[in-house]
Amino acid sequence: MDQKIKTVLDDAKSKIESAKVVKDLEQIYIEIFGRNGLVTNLTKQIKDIKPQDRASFGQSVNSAKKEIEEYLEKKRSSLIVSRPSTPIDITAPGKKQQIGHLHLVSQAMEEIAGIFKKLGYSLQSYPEVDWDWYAFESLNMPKNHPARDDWETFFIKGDPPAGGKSYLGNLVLTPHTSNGQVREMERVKEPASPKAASRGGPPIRMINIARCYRRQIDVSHTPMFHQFEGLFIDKNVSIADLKGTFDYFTSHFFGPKRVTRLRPHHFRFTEPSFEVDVTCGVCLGKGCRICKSGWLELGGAGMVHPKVLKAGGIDPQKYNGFAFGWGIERTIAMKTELPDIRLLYQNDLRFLEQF
Ligand code: FA5
Repeated sequence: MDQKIKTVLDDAKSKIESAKVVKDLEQIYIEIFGRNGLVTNLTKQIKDIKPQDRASFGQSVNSAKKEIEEYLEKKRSSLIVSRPSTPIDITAPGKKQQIGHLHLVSQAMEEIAGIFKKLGYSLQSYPEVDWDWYAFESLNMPKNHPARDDWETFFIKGDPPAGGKSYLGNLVLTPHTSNGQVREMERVKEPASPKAASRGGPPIRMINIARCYRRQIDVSHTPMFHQFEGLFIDKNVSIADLKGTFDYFTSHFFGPKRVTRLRPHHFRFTEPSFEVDVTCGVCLGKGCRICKSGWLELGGAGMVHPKVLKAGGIDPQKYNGFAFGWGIERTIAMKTELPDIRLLYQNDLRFLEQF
C-alpha cells in the first residue's frame, strides 16, 4: 500500500478511536469524508498519479475507504452499547402507550353473535353484492312490485348470469341481510357440502351479519350500515318462540330492565310480520324527550312466508319458522343513547375513544 494511503488510514483510525460518545463521530466523519476530509483529498490526488500506477492506487484508496467505514461502524456500535448518548432519567414520568380497540360496530357485532351463539345459532356470511333473486324475488318481491321501493337499492350495471341462470336477474348492493335466508336454506340442503349432507335440511339456526346499502342519509340512516339477520326453521315453531328469542336477546344486550314488544307490520317475506320495539333506556317505557312514546324501533321480524321456504327448497307443510333483521348501528344508538348514527363513521377519535 502506498505510504500516503497508509498515513491517511492510520490518522483516520486514531481520530475514530478518540471518540468518547456517538455524537463525536459526526464531526470525525466530516474530518475524514467531508469536502476537505482526509479520504476526499486522497481521492482528489488519483488524477495526478502516473497512468501506469493509477489503477492500483485507486484500488488501494477504495479498500482504505472501506476499512475506515467499517472501523467507524464498529466504534459506533461499541459506543451505543457501552454509553448511552443521553442519560436515562429513571424518575421521569412514563409515557402512556396508545392502545387501540375494536370499533364500536365491531364490538357490537361480536357481542350480538356471542348472544345468539348461546342459543345455538351459527354465524354465516352471505354476499354483500348479490343477485336480485336472493335480495328480492325469492323473498316474494317480484319485479316492479312497489314493496321494493322501501329498500332504496343501489343497482350494479352488468350482464345477467349466463348458463340458464337468468332467473337470478341483475346484481345489487344488498339493501338488507334477508338475501341470506334462501342462501342458508340452500346451504343446509346442499348435498355437495359435507356438513350439510349429514343434515339434509332444517333445523336452521342462522345469524348473518353483513354490510347493507341504501340511498339514505340522515341522523338515523347511513348509506352503508350493518344488519344482523336471524333465521330459525324447524317443525312447529310459534310466535312465542320468536318473542322468547327477542326477550332473551334484549335482556342480554340492553340489560334486564328492558323489554320488547311486537307491533303488526307488513313484509312480503314474512306472514304475520312485526316491527320489534324495545323500551327506551332513559325512561324504561314511560315516555321521555328522547323516545316520546317510551319505545324505540329495533327492526323487522315475522314468521317466514311459505313462498320463501319453497324458494329455498323447504317444504312449508313440514317446516315453519321465524326471521328477523335489525340494524347494528341503530341497536348501538339505543344502547348508548347516540343522537346521530353518522358519528359512527366520522372516524373522530374524540368520539371513538369513549367506547
Ligand atoms: C328489513 O330490512 C327487513 N329485511 C327486516 C326483516 C328481516 C323483516 C326478516 C322480517 C324478517 P327494514 O327496512 O325495516 O327491514 O330494516 C330493518 C332495520 O335496519 C331498521 O329497523 C334499521 O334498524 C336498519 N336500517 C334500515 N335502513 C338503515 C339505514 N339506512 N341506516 C341504518 N340502519 C338502517
